[in-house]
Amino acid sequence: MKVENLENTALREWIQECSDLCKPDRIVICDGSEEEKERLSREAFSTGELIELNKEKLPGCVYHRTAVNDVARTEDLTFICTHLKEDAGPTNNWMTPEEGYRKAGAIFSGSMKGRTMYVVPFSMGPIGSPFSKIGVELTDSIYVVLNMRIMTRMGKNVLDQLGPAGEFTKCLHGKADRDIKRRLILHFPEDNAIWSVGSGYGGNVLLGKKCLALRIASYMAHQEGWMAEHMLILGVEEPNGRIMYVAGAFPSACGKTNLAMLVPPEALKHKGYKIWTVGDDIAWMRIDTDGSLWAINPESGFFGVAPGTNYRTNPNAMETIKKNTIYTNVLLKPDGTVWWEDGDGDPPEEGIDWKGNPWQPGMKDDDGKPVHGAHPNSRFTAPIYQCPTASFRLEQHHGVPISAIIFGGRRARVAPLVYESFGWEHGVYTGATMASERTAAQFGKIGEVRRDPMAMLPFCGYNMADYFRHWLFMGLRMKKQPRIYHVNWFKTDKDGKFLWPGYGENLRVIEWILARCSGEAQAMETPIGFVPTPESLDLTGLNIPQKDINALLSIDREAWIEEMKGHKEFFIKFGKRLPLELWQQYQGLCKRFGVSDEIPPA
Ligand code: GTP
Ligand code: SPV
Ligand code: MN
Repeated sequence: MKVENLENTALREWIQECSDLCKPDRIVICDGSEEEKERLSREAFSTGELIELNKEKLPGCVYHRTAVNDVARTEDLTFICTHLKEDAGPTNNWMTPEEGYRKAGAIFSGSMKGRTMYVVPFSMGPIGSPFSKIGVELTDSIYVVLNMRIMTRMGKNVLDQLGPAGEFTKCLHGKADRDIKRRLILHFPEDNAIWSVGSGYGGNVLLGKKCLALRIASYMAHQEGWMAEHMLILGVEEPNGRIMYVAGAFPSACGKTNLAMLVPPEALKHKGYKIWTVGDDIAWMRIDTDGSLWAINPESGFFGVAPGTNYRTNPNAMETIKKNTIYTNVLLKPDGTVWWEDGDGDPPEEGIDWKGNPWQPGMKDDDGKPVHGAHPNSRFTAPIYQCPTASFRLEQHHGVPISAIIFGGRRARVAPLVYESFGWEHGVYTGATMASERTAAQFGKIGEVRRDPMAMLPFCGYNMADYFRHWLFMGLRMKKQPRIYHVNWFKTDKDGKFLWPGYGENLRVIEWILARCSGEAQAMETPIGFVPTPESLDLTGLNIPQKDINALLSIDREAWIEEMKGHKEFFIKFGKRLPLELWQQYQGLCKRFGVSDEIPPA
């Protein structure tokens, strides 16, 4: 194919190169129009790539199934390709750029024969904002094009903004044969490029999301002096009109989407809070002229976990996904609507499950385990502006000022409901040592506790020791640092039942956090940080037994001393590259617990 009619020379030449490699029959440059969406949808309906859903009940909605072996990000097939191994660091898979291009090139070679290569120009962040970055994704998947159309600002306006000489991230995606042995998700931060081949699953193929907006962007942010984080952004407005914003980093499937759209609980309604949703997954943050930290959401849609989403847990998400939504790997009902586990209503009497098999409630597999109708990591893709609480500042180029940063994980034990760090440096330590139980959002053993610093373990595009240093450095540059907190909605009793009701009730914790930021709430000092005094958390209307409240807020000394061994073990991996400040924080924590420990010699 010959590439013409593009004013940006670098773009034209790169598309030509990729076309020569992948050999598509056709190249289509996407303009982002409604007409284009209609045309692509119809084509995908005709091939079965997409199924049109019930037009009355779910207008504009479509359904897609990925291959059975392709339902979550594959972290072991995800690589950072830098010249030096140390630049990828001990937490990333690494190969050289040469090896990466060679290995993936062999899979890409000729893989688009008989297919169309779509050119998708997209902007992460409002078009034209100095905070934003442009990417161009080449893909042979209509599903990807239609998702990118929701998740990013996509189409002709982006090409206009790019102009004849503008820079962009080169994102090449091909489905190939979706053989897991021929699947690679490669990042070339030194070339501003991403190659993803052999997958059709969200985080592996919507290259603006985790690949660009986190892995490549974190590398850029380190060089350019800003931050790219796996964080939701939420605003809480008081009746007097003051809005305070928080940014929260929780690992995948640990509650970002839910917190970002929370509905104040009944008992707090009289306080008149209003919630504004700015973002549910990614935050790009800069220090502005006022010396404080400002954040934008580079995305324009949600790619959210379906199971567990219902009118009780997340009514705003339910409202958001009523129309113009792409459903992936959920259960398809006979009436052309969809269902998932822990959704609304009773399970349907029958349906077609995420694998494409007939399904009925109560089915068991050969091992006697329940057969899910929807995959636990099934997802919806929906435009952010359809969210009833979508922030009116979404298109503002400066974003919103951040008062507090919240880290959180899924911990059955150890971590209390909430605590406040002693300051920025201690907050960086808190983020750097956070851990969580593995969820269905990534391949691997579910439930296993792993260190996931700042919820960025799978998403940091460079050596995490340098990333921690960058966090410390950013703190020094701020005139007004956000306070840093750690939360845990997932502590359980000995029967495995959650002690905290979660969801909307989490506003009680956010309320305490914001009151602390304004100097208006009490706290008790503990070795790990400040925890709420029993009176300072508003628990009215919650019937939680006092012993559970105590369990939620108490610090188990023995468990923490055990936990700290994990901190140390994790830090040792980084060798001399780990900032000394973090070892000093570790020692401080040991001292506060009254244990002595030698840190490894510098
Ligand atoms: P990614 O999109 O993978 O980054 O996930 P996320 O962090 O946005 O997670 P999400 O909000 O989609 O929540 C994932 C799962 O956790 C869902 O099944 C939710 O129902 C559940 N969940 C969210 N918030 C809470 C909470 O406060 N308490 C409890 N117990 N479960 C929660
Ligand atoms: C996550 O896994 O953190 C997600 C979904 O937000 S994905 O886009 O697949 O990465
Ligand atoms: Mn995520």
